[in-house]
Amino acid sequence: MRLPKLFALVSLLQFAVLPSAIAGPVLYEWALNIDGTLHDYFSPGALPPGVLADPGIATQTTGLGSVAVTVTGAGAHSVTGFFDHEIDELINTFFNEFGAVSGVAPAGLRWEIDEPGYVFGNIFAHVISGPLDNTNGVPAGSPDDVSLALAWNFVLGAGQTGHVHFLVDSVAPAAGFYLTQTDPDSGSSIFLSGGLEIEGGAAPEPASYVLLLTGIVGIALGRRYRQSRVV
Ligand SMILES: [Ca+2]
Ligand SMILES: [Ca+2]
Ligand SMILES: [Ca+2]
Repeated sequence: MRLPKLFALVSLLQFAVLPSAIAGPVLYEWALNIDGTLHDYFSPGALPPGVLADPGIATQTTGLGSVAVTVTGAGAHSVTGFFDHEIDELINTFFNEFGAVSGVAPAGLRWEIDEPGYVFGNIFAHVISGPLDNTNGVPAGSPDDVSLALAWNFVLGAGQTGHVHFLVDSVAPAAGFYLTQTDPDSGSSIFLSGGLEIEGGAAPEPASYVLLLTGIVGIALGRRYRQSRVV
């Protein structure tokens, strides 16, 4: 179990410098596990080589945007993205929220929705040592502190490059696999999706470019939550 979340202190510090974030989502913590090496962000910090993140995630303000990870080297690889957002925390707390899963995960992608490990969740342990359990531990009707994770597992051949991305957005993907975090009291949701592209190798023509796009992530700020999104 992790140390208790610093609700009031961290929130007030965030909001003191980010007044626009009082309403809506804030990214409390995020982490990447790239081939067994954990990169954990409790505060904005330098990204590891091969990682690009949009400002909303890199600075942990809205937490919206994409994270792109480039991986090289023949053999097996794994890239896990973990995101612990709080929605409208100062209005209604960070533990009134729930998660949902939509669509069917493509081959090579694992997922998890859970309390982030301060009370009962095992998601962060799975982010560290794997595998994600493909389970929603904070479903509708059992609200708590929600965090989301996706993990890509893939094999690269000689000369190939893997491009993994994670996307958090305010608009639900039109199709594909994605995770949702909802604050039922404010009616706001965020959507996490991801993709894997494997480039290059023995057949460099465009046909060798494998695209496993699972959708887009979004936050429907100000929108009423629609029950049809719940799985
Ligand atoms: Ca909330
Ligand atoms: Ca779990
Ligand atoms: Ca959370």
